[in-house]
Amino acid sequence: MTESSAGPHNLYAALRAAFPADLDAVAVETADADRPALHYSWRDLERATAMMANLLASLKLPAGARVAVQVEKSVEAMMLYLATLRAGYVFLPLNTAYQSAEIEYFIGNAEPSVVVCTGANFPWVSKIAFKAGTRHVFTLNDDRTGSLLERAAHCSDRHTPARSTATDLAAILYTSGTTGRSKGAMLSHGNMLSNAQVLKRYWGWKPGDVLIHALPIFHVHGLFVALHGALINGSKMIWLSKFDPKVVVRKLTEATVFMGVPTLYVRLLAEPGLDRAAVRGMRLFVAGSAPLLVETFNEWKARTGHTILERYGMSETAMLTSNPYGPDARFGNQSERRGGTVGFPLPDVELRVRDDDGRDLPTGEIGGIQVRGPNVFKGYWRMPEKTKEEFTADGFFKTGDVGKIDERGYVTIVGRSKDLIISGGYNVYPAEIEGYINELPGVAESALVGVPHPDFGEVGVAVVIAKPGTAVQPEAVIAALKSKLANFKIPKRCFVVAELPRNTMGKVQKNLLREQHKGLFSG
Ligand code: MLC
Ligand code: AMP
Repeated sequence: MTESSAGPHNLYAALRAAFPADLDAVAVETADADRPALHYSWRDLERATAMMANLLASLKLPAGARVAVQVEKSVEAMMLYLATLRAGYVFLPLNTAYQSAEIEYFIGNAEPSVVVCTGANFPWVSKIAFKAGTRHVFTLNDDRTGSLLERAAHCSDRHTPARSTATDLAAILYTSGTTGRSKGAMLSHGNMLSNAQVLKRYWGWKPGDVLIHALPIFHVHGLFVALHGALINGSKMIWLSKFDPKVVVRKLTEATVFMGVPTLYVRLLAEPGLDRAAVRGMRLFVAGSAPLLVETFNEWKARTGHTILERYGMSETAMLTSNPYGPDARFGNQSERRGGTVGFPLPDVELRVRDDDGRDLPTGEIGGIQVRGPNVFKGYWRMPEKTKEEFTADGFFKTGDVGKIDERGYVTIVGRSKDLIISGGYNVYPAEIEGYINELPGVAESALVGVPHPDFGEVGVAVVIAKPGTAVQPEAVIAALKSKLANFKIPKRCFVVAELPRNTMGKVQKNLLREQHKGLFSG
């Protein structure tokens, strides 16, 4: 395809093409309880991203250079993402919860040419970055200060987007591996543009829509699904730098679309102000990133009259399935959003369920979910072998999720073949945490299991065995982990026990541990 026949492939250029004609209209309104609201116009987005893109261009970075960013959520951080796309470089977002050992791994693995961090973290982040060979380290704070903005202020506010092709890399998202080491999922401009376009149609985005953006912008949900969704529709965003249920409830009357992980819905339901009057202008509530409990789905319907639309995706693929927004002709014009399911494969996604031997399973049978489509990533950064393992010979990606398709075409996720805990929408890989615990003095071995939690859906519980003759204190294990790992990875409880349950092969029976501890946080 040439650019003239298919429109621009540079993702920023495609999003820019959807900006409204009135560039002075408000594109983003901030809504944080502790700060005065700021208004950014579409022209502000266009100019500021041009200035940042020109700054990046002035650094004469090699093609495909990575721009690694660990900063608090702000409109300027979002602009930096768009500027990186615009300049044709590769955006690498990093969760602000990550600690130095985690950052050291990401920077060492991705070898970014540019690192952007907060002013407060500059001393240690810059040390890691310079040691890894990064030449440029800028700061960006959530109060519109920092060297990035200071330098960009001297750059032109005109910039022609890079002539990216659909297969050019746009972002690398690190997603932890079952062996404990994170893998960088490489997403192209074409992956993300195709997904944004299909979601715009499937979710019925229309003129006048306003999105409440309350998710972090270092993962797929907030960075791609929510942000691209609003931008490709030229829709205004009400922007919260941190999720605050009271602010969301207050702002719902000014909005039409909301997206959240299940924990956000649980917390909103705890707000007495959430009622039918509060949601009267709303058109769509979307949930995803973790299983939405049917109780939450039902309670939401009873309180607000709205049926949450649950969808399913992952870092490697962006969105894969969605409950229908309106009648879906592919599935007998069904428009019912069914709680406990993740709906139908999106129009350009092929999805199948296979057994361990690679045979297609009949309707209703449970197996591994495999997907193929223009949204599926290019592979793992510098891990060709791992990439090969995760794809079938005919090009389907093995998601690691276990599910089934019913006779009406609805997909249900019933579990995961990957050992993964999803806590409040964040992924926690037991192997990584166990690795850290096992290195602690006096620890012989450990197992981390996910148990139900009323707020986070699922949380990690550590079960630890001490070396003979040594005593290990559970509090000391938690305290030691806190200094090394992102806060959401810290087990919520730790038990020191005499032995771990094992099967005849000697493998730890995590299902028994889960069963034993499943009631820890209930009631
Ligand atoms: C915070 N904590 C968590 C946690 N978030 N623990 C487990 N899981 C989490 N998700 C810790 C805090 O460090 C704190 O520990 C304690 O729990 C209570 O914190 P809090 O104040 O209640 O948390 P808060 O800061 O309000 O954050 C909760 C949250 C946040 C739900 C707002 O976790 C969040 O924004 N989650 C969304 C994640 C997301 O965007 N996922 C999308 C991934 S994309 P202590 O010890 O300090 O008291 C993806 C693909 C797809 O999966 O399909 O979309
Ligand atoms: P991540 O690696 O952070 O992108 O997480 C992706 C994983 O989140 C998927 O592989 C699923 O296991 C899970 N996930 C995303 N959406 C849903 C959903 N609606 N229901 C159940 N699991 C989900």
